[in-house]
Amino acid sequence: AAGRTPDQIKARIAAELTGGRDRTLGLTLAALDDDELLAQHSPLMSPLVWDLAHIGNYEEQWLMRAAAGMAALRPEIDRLYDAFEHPRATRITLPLLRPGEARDYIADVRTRVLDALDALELRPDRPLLAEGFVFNMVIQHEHQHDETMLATHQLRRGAPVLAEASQGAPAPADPGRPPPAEVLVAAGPFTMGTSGDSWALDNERPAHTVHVPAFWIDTVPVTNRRYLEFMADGGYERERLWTAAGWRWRGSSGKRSPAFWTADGDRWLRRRLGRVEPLPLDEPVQHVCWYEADAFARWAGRRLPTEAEWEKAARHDPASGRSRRYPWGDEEPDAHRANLGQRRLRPAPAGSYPDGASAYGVRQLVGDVWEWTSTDFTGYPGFKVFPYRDYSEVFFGTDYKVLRGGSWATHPSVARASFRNWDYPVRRQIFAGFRCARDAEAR
Ligand code: AVJ
Ligand code: FE
Repeated sequence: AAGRTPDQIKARIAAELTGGRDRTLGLTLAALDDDELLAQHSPLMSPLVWDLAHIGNYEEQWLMRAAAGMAALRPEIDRLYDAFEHPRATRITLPLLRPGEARDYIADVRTRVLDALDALELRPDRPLLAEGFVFNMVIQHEHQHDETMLATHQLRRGAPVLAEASQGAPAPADPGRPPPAEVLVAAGPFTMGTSGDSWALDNERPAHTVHVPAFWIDTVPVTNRRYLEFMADGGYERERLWTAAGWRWRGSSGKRSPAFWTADGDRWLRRRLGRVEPLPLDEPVQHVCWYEADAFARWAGRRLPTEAEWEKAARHDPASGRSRRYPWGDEEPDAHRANLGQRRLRPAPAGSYPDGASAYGVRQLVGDVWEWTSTDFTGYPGFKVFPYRDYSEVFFGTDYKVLRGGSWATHPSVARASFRNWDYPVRRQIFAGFRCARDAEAR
């Protein structure tokens, strides 16, 4: 942030690195025995011990080698932990570091990085170092893998091993009077993306003006209660509600409800991190794929928001004409504004966090559930790879849909409202739901 001394920036970086590592260890070595860390819990996910050493290897490559200019520590394992070399489903067959070896390796890297950070000059003329960019990137990388590892925990069978953080699971405040179901966002330009944020990754850049026609957007995410209405009304049986690809997915997958739901007589149960509970009706629906979200929206006479609509509803301040870092303003997230950072192990009821509403009065844009948008993942006008192609550019095209806003599992450092996530439209293991929108001309 503006006005910080280099020592303050370094102290902040060190604290963030340590916080990320505590979280990583809590999801791996402190939670599960070696057999479980080495196991393949789902073909969609890596063994947790792969994520663990990959986190350290990424830090070795970007902080030890690229930022600090130190010699490689374990160059021979780079390929084992290169996500493009080996698909997730086959990583179990590799000669991976054992859990104890991975623990020692990531600790060795970290010790060297913190030593080097002390002596390092964060030179403003070196793009990797300016304002600590590459450190911010590596901090976010660890937290992104922590969310991925939480998805692995959700897929895992067996007794629960995770508890809500003791310090930080306050029930969201009474939301008070419910907001109107939807709000109008008037036509006009807004600034999408960012150029000046040292946490922003290449795909969030550069800031550019987008003219968005008027649209209506829901003030809260779609709930389990609403999704059950779609199911009860034959949502999964009516071909005209689905895209051609969505209908093929429905046929080949055989799915007729969100992931982790099971019917129990006339009610539904859901499995959450090893516990089974009655489906909470007021919670945002989670673990639906893009095809299901898109079909629901059509059933409701609506559509998914475009990525630009989502970002305008989240960031644009019509009074000042500028884009905010978060829906509520530029202040960092806290427990009154958003459900982030795995403090709670679930989304909060729809309508929570009135203090986190955007300028338009839209709630829960950041935190709770990732939100599917209708937009394919591509580069903004003026996009430049930085610092490596495999972060974003290799995924641009028509294969991936953009998700926005972060989930209850997303760390605040990854939850600014310009952040872009993406996944295949068939994916349901991520903590994703959605909200609906419609054209303003429609009625
Ligand atoms: C931005 C979440 C899609 O997990 O594939 C992790 C983040 N990039 N390691 C992913 C990422 C490199 C990425 N997502
Ligand atoms: Fe990674």
